[in-house]
Amino acid sequence: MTPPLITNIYTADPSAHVFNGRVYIYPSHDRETDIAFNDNGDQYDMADYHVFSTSSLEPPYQDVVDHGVVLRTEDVPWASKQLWAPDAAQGKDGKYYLYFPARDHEGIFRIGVAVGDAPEGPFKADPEPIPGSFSIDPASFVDPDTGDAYLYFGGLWGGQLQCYQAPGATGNNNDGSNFDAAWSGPQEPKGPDAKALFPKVAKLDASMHKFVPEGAQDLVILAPETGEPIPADDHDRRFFEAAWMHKRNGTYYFSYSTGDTHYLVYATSQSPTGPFTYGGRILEPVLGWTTHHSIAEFQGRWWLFHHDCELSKGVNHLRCVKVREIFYDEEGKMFTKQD
Ligand code: FUB
Repeated sequence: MTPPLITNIYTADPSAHVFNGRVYIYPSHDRETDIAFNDNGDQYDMADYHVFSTSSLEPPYQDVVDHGVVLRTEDVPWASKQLWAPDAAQGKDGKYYLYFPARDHEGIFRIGVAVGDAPEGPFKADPEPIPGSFSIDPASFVDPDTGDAYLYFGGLWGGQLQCYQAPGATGNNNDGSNFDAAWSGPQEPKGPDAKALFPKVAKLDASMHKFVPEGAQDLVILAPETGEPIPADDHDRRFFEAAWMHKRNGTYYFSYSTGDTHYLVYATSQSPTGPFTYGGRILEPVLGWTTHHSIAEFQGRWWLFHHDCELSKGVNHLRCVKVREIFYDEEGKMFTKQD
């Protein structure tokens, strides 16, 4: 079995980027808690972020550096708890932007941004969340060909994405308004006529602190056999959480977790905003309930960063980051060699 990349603390949801020739990893920092496990994810009660970096992705991972705590809940005026899966991007101004979800003081997940001068932080948080942001798991993507920056986000159940899609809600459900608490918890649309909820994509403006005025929009994922959006009941393929975007040979790859069926899967498009067409699985279920990942190119090879619960021997909220090589066939289909 692949050994954990990070062993000094419990880590999860690894977002990896190459900055200045080195791999930087922005994970969640899992911690022990007395909170009972539930399907709302209350036991994922994280309170700070560490940043890690390495120059080698081959075991025994002797060059992994823990850069220490770079942001804590108490440093974020609008946040109350649950610093979940973060990501980072470099702006055209050379600064580094850490995007992170947390519950606000009303218990609603929003997405914040914090700025640093170096990829390893530290980061200073904006006093308010990004206007129009909601739900969880922000993944930033700077298009290598255009320089345009995007944020992808969303997560079902504890991630609250379904709270903006309730029947009877009015107005634009993609701007973080119309939160319907009746849809909180492990719920989502279901039934033969229901479409799966879409993840969201928003272009970032030049400041990297805000969405462009158009705000967030649906990232549509189509089933290849019908050309129609994936149905809500198709839990093997519908989006659940853990959005990630990368680009290879001109094709945009949107990858994500299917949640309660525990797969990492992907869809492709010729546009960063879609529509995307489902492409297949990249990782089968691992030890632990959640699965969450990122994909990055380093030294001419592609890598899948993900987590499982090997280090804690299966405790769902005490996870460890791992990495394995990812491969492409001649048609650009992605796969890993799973042990
Ligand atoms: O780490 C907390 C949550 O668990 C993340 O936001 C989800 O993607 C899942 O990994």
